[in-house]
Amino acid sequence: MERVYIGLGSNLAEPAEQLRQALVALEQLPDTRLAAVSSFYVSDSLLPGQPRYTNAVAALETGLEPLQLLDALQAIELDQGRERHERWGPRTLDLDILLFGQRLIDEPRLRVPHYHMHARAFVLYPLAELADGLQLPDGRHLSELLAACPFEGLERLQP
Ligand code: J1A
Repeated sequence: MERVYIGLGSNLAEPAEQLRQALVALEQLPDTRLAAVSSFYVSDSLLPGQPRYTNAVAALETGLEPLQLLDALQAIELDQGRERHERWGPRTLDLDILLFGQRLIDEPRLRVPHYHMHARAFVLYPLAELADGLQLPDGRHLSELLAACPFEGLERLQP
């Protein structure tokens, strides 16, 4: 079993409800246990003119292989993403594999650690709730990344 961290994000169709529904789907994945879930956080979209995002991070223990897990996550996204959207448009549900144990994966469909996780407050602060003291495969500590990434602009929702 590997410890995997998943980033969840939504800025359409009642985002917090989308995240809750996605967590139920994650709980039902084969050979997988939902080990922990962070608080939900709201922040402005990185892309101007879009609704604010709600984000969270989930920790899984899984026996699935990385591409099997990606397939399963994309099926959940499709199931909840009934509204058609453009490449850079608002999103009903995003599921990103942030970390997969200490593995380094560089395939056309899957790069882990996630290429954008190192500098995004809406990933790092929820991750820190679940993985205090975490070290990335490149040797960097989560605490270093947090120190370089202000909390500014994040709003933590009451559970
Ligand atoms: C492709 N991929 O990326 S969507 C997929 N590595 O088809 C995959 N580690 O094959 C490929 N995990 O949240 C490569 N997919 C991957 N993401 C990996 C998953 N503002 C991987 N405040 C394209 N909050 C894929 N989000 C990757 N502004 C990108 C969705 C899933 C995230 C847009 C705030 C946000 C966005 C913009 C935001 C936020 C897209 N996020």
